[in-house]
Amino acid sequence: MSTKRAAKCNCSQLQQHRCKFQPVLPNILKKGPACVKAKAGKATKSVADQAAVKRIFPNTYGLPEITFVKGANSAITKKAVRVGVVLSGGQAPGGHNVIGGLLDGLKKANPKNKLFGFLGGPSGIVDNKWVEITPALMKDYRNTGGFDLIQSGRTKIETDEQLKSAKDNLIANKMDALVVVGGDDSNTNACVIAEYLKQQGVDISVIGVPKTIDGDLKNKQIETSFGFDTATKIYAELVGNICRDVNSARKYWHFIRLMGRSASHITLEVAFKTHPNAVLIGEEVLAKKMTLGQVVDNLAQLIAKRAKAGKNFGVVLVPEGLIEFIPEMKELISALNDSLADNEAELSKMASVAEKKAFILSKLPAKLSDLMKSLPDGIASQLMLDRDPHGNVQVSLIETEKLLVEMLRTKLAEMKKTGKYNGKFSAITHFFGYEGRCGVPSTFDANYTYALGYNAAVLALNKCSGYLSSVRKLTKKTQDWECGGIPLTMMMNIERRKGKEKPVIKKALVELKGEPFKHLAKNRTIWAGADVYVFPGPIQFFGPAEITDMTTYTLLLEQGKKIK
Ligand code: FBP
Repeated sequence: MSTKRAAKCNCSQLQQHRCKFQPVLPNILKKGPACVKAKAGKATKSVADQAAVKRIFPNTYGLPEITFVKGANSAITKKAVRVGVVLSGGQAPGGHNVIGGLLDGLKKANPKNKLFGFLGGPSGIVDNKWVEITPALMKDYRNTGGFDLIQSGRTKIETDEQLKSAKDNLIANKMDALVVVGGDDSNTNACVIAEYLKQQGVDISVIGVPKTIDGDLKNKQIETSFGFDTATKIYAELVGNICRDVNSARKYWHFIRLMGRSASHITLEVAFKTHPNAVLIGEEVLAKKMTLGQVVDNLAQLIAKRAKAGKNFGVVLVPEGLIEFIPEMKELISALNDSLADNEAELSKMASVAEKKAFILSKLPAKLSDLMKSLPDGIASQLMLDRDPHGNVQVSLIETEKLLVEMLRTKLAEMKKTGKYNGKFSAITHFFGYEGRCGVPSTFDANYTYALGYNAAVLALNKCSGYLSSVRKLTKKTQDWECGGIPLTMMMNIERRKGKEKPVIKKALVELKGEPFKHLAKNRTIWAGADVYVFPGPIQFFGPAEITDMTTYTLLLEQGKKIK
């Protein structure tokens, strides 16, 4: 069913100029899909749990990696094709350019090719709600942030009924391919759909595109997910402004929680860009098996040391997933996940959070129920909130920065009594997440997303199914980027979700042996004491390439480049 879009894009003056920006395509794609051949590599295996992943995905397991090379391939232009695209999960800057690149790749191959956008996320496929994406419709959305062209959603297509509806609607709309733009969970779901269609003998390709500001959908072949570059630049501008305010007024401690779900990549990148006084990294807290008390003690020591130097101010970055990495909290969250899943029916009958909390407390082992009772009421209630459709705790709703400040107040008051602290602690808390997800894509993200979309069109035209669009060598000039496809099953392992073992794409967390973390470890003592804040300012779209085209420090460090 074709549906009318609700609103038209409102273009600011900057946007009007930005709409004229023509993303640079990698050389390999420049002449169009008919001049590109798919070169298959060796058969692949999943990153872990091979036997279990193979059992669940018998038709899409072991596919070879694909690299695009120059070569005549006019066969793919002969028959006009129809492709559907869906945006899935959290917004990330550049989503519209994926659609633009996809549209242009398809039209370049054959002007009769058609692109359709499923509305409101994966539920649009199940409910058969779509709109045709024509060049005229696309025009105003090129190089814009947001997902408002077709919106997004977090529905997971998993029940037999949902899978059947999705299949029936794709067939009824005569689709040749479906492109799922999403993070690790959405692309896991893309693979489930690809597998189901193959198993049903339906010849419709499913291709994923790596999206998430969190930066945790990456590996050797997927160097970064789109949106991470822009979102971290936006957060860094805001954090840098706060650092400058702190350095000017010299009277507040700012505790800033940054989005990123479990992974601390965003926090790390923003730290590189701004040099705050303290940076908490969830993965380090887990590796060192730190308790919440120890995290607070370390911060209290820093605050006391700075107070002694007459500095009752500072900036602390907190990754939103921190809470999940503190071993005792991890254990509690995991028990809560299972308990909430096991008692779903009973809990749904209860009206108040207090009633649900009392019920769950009675189900937890004594040690965990004591821990839950020791938490401030707000945090304990936030831990009980509904999990997302993929079974993840919604860490964006847990105010860890407030928990830390509350615990620090108590700790510093104790230290004052024993003469270990003699300062003034005025704290202000912030949470930056939604502010960065729909920003105007940086030049890097505008180019990267356009290439990912165009590349997805080439994968679709070559009838590759169960692949993630892969554009790599990203620290080189855009023209020299390499393109191809990576089998989705190659990235999978088995994890516990909603109380059950499930195949999922493995999240890339911050590696403590990796260059980005090592860079933090080398510099953080200096940042803690000397106030060497950096104020990166807003993203630049016009001006010298040195500032318009720069990408993340994380990517540079991961690829062995030096940074200041
Ligand atoms: P994706 O993994 O779907 O890209 O979403 C990322 C994210 O922005 C996380 O950083 C955050 O925890 C979460 O989405 C918030 O979800 P919601 O948009 O449902 O509030």
